[in-house]
Amino acid sequence: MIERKTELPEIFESFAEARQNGFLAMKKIKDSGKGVVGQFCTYTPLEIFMAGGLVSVGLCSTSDETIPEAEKVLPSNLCPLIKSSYGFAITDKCPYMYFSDLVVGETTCDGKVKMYELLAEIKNVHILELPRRQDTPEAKALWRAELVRLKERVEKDFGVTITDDNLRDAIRRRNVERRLLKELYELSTMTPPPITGLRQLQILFGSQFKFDWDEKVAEIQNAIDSIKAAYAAGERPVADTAPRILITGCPMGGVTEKVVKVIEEAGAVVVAYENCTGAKQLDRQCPEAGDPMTSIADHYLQIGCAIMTPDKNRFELLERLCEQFQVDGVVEMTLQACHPYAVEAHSVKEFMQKKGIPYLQLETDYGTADIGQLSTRAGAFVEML
Ligand code: BJ8
Repeated sequence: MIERKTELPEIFESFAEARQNGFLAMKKIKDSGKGVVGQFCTYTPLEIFMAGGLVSVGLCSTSDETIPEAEKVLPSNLCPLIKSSYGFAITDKCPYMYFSDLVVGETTCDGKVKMYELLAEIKNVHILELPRRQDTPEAKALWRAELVRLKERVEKDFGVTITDDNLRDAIRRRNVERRLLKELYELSTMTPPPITGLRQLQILFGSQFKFDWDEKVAEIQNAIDSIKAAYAAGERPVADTAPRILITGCPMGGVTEKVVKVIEEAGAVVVAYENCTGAKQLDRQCPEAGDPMTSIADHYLQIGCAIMTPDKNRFELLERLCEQFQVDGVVEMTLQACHPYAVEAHSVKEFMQKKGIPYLQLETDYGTADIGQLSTRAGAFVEML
């Protein structure tokens, strides 16, 4: 069994309030005896951790604060998500990374895969071998076997037993969460939408950091109810005429909110997020009948992402969302040096051209120096819609 870290880090006192609160929340979880699993990717089957009575938390960091430290080891022309996440790990500045007893990585992009090798020198790491095909029996069998291997690792490291009934219960609970978050983002199918894209993003992103499941679902339900009530009472935070934007591309949150801000400051509204912060992880329910491990494996393997080849599920979802949300334009955010999304951007552009939907690709990083340039490009795009 692994040795679990429960003490606060030495540098804790010097952290700003939000970071301290993160540390304290995690410390409370650890003091209650719960194990914590950190993960980086939407393909990670959270049901397995939930079924083991563990708390799981997303570790993709979204700020450039620790990138200089990371660049002492990693090349500077690497995706900022990878550099930032590694930087937070080596500096002990992220409460979630600090308190993770087990860190689960996956074979998605090359940069992450190689970073995980370095991370394994300082953290307890398990790598899931994710196939890059979604439709072959071999890929499905490999992925199911990988999830069984993960379950066994979790059982061994945390001294727990995960039964099929535990997995079924976790599937059911995760489905409730997905259904509620989907109901929340689908409120923006209305014209005008009842919330701005920034608020939608903040709720979707923030929900990842609520660790008590009952409290989380109650909070999401409250958010839905209060948004509906305000709309019914006549509140209109968005103009009827605002062009409706769908965002696709790399995961968002933290400093990349800047992309949403420049779009909305230009007079448009972001109505939908196809990326990992939004619909792609929430759109479908995991089947509750049948063998639970097979259901979980099949469910996660069908997520669309540029690391898949071919990536037809991403395009299927994009098409559906564009129609459902009556989208006037699509903005793709790619992070610098993210090859999978940068290359696939060409296909997304062509796809949107065929549908007659204007498309803009914005490449950015975790800094703020490019806000002026992003604003100019977003402004010109919104003006022509
Ligand atoms: S399911 S989007 S979380 S792989 S780290 S690929 S930005 S170069 S994050 Fe992702 Fe899973 Fe797919 Fe979602 Fe590019 Fe950076 Fe790689 Fe990235």
